[in-house]
Parts: sequence; structure tokens; C-alpha cells
Amino acid sequence: MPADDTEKTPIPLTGGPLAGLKLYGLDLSYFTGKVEAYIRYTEIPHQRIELSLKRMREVARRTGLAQMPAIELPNGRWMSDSTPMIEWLDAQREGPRVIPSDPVQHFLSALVEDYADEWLWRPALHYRWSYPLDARLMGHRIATEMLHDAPAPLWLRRLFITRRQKRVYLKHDGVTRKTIPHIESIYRRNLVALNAIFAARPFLLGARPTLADFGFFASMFRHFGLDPTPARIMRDEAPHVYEWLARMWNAKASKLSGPLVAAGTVPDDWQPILADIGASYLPYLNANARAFLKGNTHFNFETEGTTYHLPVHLYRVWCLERLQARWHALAPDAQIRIREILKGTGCLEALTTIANLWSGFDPDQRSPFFVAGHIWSGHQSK
Ligand SMILES: N[C@@H](CCC(=O)N[C@@H](CS)C(=O)NCC(=O)O)C(=O)O
Repeated sequence: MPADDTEKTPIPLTGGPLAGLKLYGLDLSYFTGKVEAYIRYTEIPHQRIELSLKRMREVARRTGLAQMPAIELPNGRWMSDSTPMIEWLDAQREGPRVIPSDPVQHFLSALVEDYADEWLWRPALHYRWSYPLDARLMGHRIATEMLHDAPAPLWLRRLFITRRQKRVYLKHDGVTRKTIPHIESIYRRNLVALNAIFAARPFLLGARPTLADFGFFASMFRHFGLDPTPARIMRDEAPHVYEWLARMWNAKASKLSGPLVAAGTVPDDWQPILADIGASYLPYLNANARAFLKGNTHFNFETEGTTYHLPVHLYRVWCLERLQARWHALAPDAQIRIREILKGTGCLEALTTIANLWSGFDPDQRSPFFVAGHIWSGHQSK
């Protein structure tokens, strides 16, 4: 039995209150690619606006967060943060949702999406800024695209952005000679897992894209599939993933009406991903949250024989808080089923180890509309 009964009546959002929304971002940005793919898939008529420095300041003023992408709705409200934005947009849709209606699939997709968003970030930034060719290319693009309105000559804009990205996303985010082999292994193990999945079926949960596809799309499309070094690895070692990127980019809700796998299940080939979440990602979220609770700005985290020195990331304390809340909100029968699926991965043990977690990231629960915040807890010098 398909997981929901809505797939026969796809209703693209061709009109209505969302039509004409503006998506602000960059053609090379991880999270912009994710939201853009969602908007393309759901066929919301929209305008894509490339960010400049001036527009980025406007985004920060309107959303509370200096990050991309941002959405300006036709009614003048602004939104930020890909996961809550997709949740909010999906709830406005009448057709088949990308967020699975089955609670078991919903929870596991949210877990996988969070992992894809956050745990693939470091490998993506590492490949972009550690390899000279990739760094030169992307430094040039950002200098001529987003920074075109900065009051400095091109060579200085290029130097500035390349140094800034290396400082913030390599030096201050635990990318060192000793951690690089592990960081690269995260990319490669995901390629292996996803290549097997997309050899078997078009999308992670079946015949159409769901939340977990959009989660992986962020890093896979705008970093790994675009930057020369990881893109060559993808083409050589994971052609099914390369093919899925184009399939995602061209997917339209009104044309894809096939079923998902049976309700209450996820395919067995998700297991390597779930195992990595239990072995490394959730233990990382716990270590980050514990350091936050102690008031520290940095912490050491050891996984699979590699020790990282990392800054406390406030947003990721909130990620853990939200995953825990999702788990506790589930009905007992869904929890039993999820326990069976996650048996042996360590995910649930890790997810429930810190009780009463409160990040204070979005105290008034206004996300995605306005979060007056900063994503780093420590003094992340920029
Ligand atoms: N949680 C946010 C993260 C957004 C984010 O980190 N975007 C990056 C670009 S992909 C950014 O704006 N970085 C700002 C910076 O580098 O200062 C989301 O899912 O949208």
C-alpha cells in the first residue's frame, strides 16, 4: 500500500498567496540550492534574486539572520532557514507533500535531512576551500557575484572572501591535516550509500522526491556536484548520484505521481546512513549541546578514531532540541516501529540521552519568520 493517498491529485501551486514569491540566494550556495529545488518541484511561480552585499544586509534586517536563502512572500513577510521554510511552504500546499504523511517516514526523513544539512556541511566546505583549484574558482565567483557591489578592486574582493571562508569554515571548524581523512570519508560513504539507493529507485523513498532528497540535494548539488574536486569523484564513483541531481532539478510535482514505499517503513538501503547518524552525527550533536550547557565556546569531539576541536554551534543545539521534540511527539505505535528500524544504529539512545534540552535559539517559536539570532554560541571571529 502506498504511504499516502494523495499522490493521484497533484495540485501545483500555480496561483494563490505564494505565487510570485522572491527567493534570495546565490547560484553556488548549499541551502539556496535546496530551497530552489523545492520551489521548482512544487512549481510555485517565483523570482530568483541573486544576493549582493547590500541585499544581504536587507535579508539580515528582515529575517534576523545573515544567511541565505531567504524568501520574501508576496504579502511582504520574510522567511529564513531552509528546514522550517520547507515545512511552512509544504503545509500551504494542497497536493502531495514532500514531507511524508506517514509518521514513521516523517520522523526518519527529518532525521536524515538534519544529518544531510549539518553533517555534510564540513566536507562540502572542506572540498571547496582546501583544494587550490576549487578555492580559486569559487573565490572568483563570489568576488564577482555576491561581492560585486563591495567597494574594492576584484583582486582584493577575491583575497578577502577566500581568506574569510578558509578562516571561518576550515581553521575555525576543525578542518586540519589530521581530520581531513575522516572528513573526506563522510563524503565518500554517503556517495556509496546514495549510489546504491539511486541505482534501485529514482528517489530516496520511492517514485517522487521527499524531504530527505531535498536534504541531500543541498550539499550534493551546489558543492559536491559543482566544485571540480568532489564533482570528479562523484562522476567517477557514483554516477547514479550524478544522475539523481539532474532528476531532482527537473522534477515537477504535477508530473510525478508514483508511490512511496509502504507506510511504516523505509528501505533497507537507508541503514548505512542511519548507522552513521547513530555512530557520529548524534554523538556530535550531544557533545555540542553538552558544551553549550556548560557555557563553553569550544569542545573536543572524538569519532571513529579522529578527534576534532570544534566551536559550539547554537543552531545545532536547536537541531537536537527539535529532533527530540519530534520523537517525544510521536504516538506509541510509531515509536515502536521506529525503534525496530533504528535497532543497532544507536540513534535513539543518542537522541534521548540529554533530557530537558533548551537552546533558546528561537524562544518565541517564530521561525521561519524572524529569529533574532546568531548561529554560533562561541565567539566565532569572522
Ligand atoms: N540553517 C540554515 C543555514 C543557512 C546557511 O548557513 N547558509 C549559508 C550559505 S549556504 C550562509 O548564508 N552562510 C553565511 C556566511 O557564510 O556567513 C538553512 O538551512 O537555511
